[in-house]
Formats: sequence, C-alpha cells, structure tokens
Amino acid sequence: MPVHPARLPSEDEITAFERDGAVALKGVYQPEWIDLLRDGVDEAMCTSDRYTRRIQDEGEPDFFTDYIASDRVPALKRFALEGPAAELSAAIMRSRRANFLFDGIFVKEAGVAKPSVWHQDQPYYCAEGRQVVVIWAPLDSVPADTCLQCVRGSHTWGTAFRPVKFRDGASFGRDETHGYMDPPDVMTEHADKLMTWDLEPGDVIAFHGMTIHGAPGNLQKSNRRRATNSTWVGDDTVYINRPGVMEPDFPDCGLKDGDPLDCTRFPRVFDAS
Ligand SMILES: O=C(O)CCC(=O)C(=O)O
Repeated sequence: MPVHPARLPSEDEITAFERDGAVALKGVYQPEWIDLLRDGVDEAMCTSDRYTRRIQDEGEPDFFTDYIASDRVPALKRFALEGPAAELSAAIMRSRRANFLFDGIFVKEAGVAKPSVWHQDQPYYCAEGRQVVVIWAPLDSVPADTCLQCVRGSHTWGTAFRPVKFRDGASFGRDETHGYMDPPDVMTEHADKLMTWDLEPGDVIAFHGMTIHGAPGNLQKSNRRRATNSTWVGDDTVYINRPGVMEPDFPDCGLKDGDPLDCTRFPRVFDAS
C-alpha cells in the first residue's frame, strides 16, 4: 500500500472540488516526497523519451514538458506507486480505488513567457468517466500570477474541447466532426471564473479531468517553476479509443473501449475495499 498523505481532504474541500472542478489542498505531500519528485525531475530532464519536449520560443529559456517519465525514472515510479497521491486521489474522487494513469512534468525556467494553453486533459487521452482527477504539485513556491489557473465549473459544461499541442496549437486530429468543440477564448468569455492560488511545495491543486485549465509564463526574475502532475482514475472510469492521435497513448495496454482502466499498465495503487 502507498503511504498516507500528510492529511486527507476535508468534506468542504471535496465539495469544492465537485462544485468548482478544482481545489487547492494545502500541506498534503510530505517534504521527503517533494525531495523525491525534485530528484526525479532532475533525472528526467537529463534524459528523454517519446513525450519529452523542450519548447523554446525565440530568445527564451526552455519550457520542459514530459509524460510518463515514471517509465524511465525510478524516483518518479516510486512516487506514483508508494507516495501520497493515490489515497488523496481516491478521497477527492469519492472512489474506493485509485488507479495510476500516468504522470507529467512541466518546468518553466525563469523568463519563459510561453503560457500553457487552455485545455481539458481528458480529451487528450484514453479515460472516459467522471472519476478522473489530476493532482498538480509545484516543486517551488508559486505566486498566484505564475500558478496553474482553472475555470470554475467548466467540468460540468458537458462539452469536450478539441485538444491542441502545447508547442504550436496543432491539432491531434479530433474536431467538431468528432464532437470536440473549439476551445473557448477564456480571457474574454470566462475571466470572471478563473481560480488560482499562491502555493508552496507540499500544496497541490486537484482538478477534474474535464476542467479547463492553463498557466501563464514564468516571468519571475530568478525562480524556476517546476511542477509535476499525476492522473488518477476511479471506479467508474473506462478505456476509450479517441479518433486521431491520443497523448499520451498506450498502444500496448491491451484494453478496448469500455474496459476498466485497471490492469498492469494502469495499476490499482490504492484500494479501500
Ligand atoms: O504546469 C503547466 O504549465 C501545465 C499543467 C497542465 O496542463 C496539466 O497539469 O494538465
């Protein structure tokens, strides 16, 4: 079994997550797990795999992103399988179990102006269901003007938006003809619904897989903005093969549409039953 988080979410926090699609949970990852994640990110940044990207706009430092780095970095694998995220995720989803889907790394060096595009996560990948939570964890102090931002209530809109590539906004081959709408112009249409937070290492944002979110650049003078996320699914969530290219994709997972996301590729890390 994985370790317990430093604390579990309160009933008010779970209700806020259900209502708003995102909630900040302060002080839930113990310092030793933050150290492990920092080591894992350092190692991931020295290596690469099929989802490793170093996005560099003219004259700017790198915006490093990666998915499933836990496949090649033991510290990240250990965090996923033994760390505090699994039980936290089950609690926030009100699920008996939490299966680990994959993890992500998002490092914006000081001076990276590039924003992380507005998007929902689920339309990128193979999870269909209501119990999907992403736990976004900063590894540095993050002021609200640099932090992840979430559009309050957008997980309840009943609309899947067309996923686009962070680097250049290119399509993954899913659009309106497949039921994926053009993403809204958040800053003009939904600026009044933006939620963001001042966070310290150990705090996380738990957001729903259908919540629209994005992040500004890191215009701090010298502070890096390192963050990892991990995506978890619960009892009601199943595999879906989406049209076009999925990211990340798991071609060898052996699942077909409607199968529970509960197998070696997507291990059941927490189980309260
Ligand atoms: O940290 C970022 O800049 C973006 C994170 C993100 O989009 C995610 O966690 O899904």
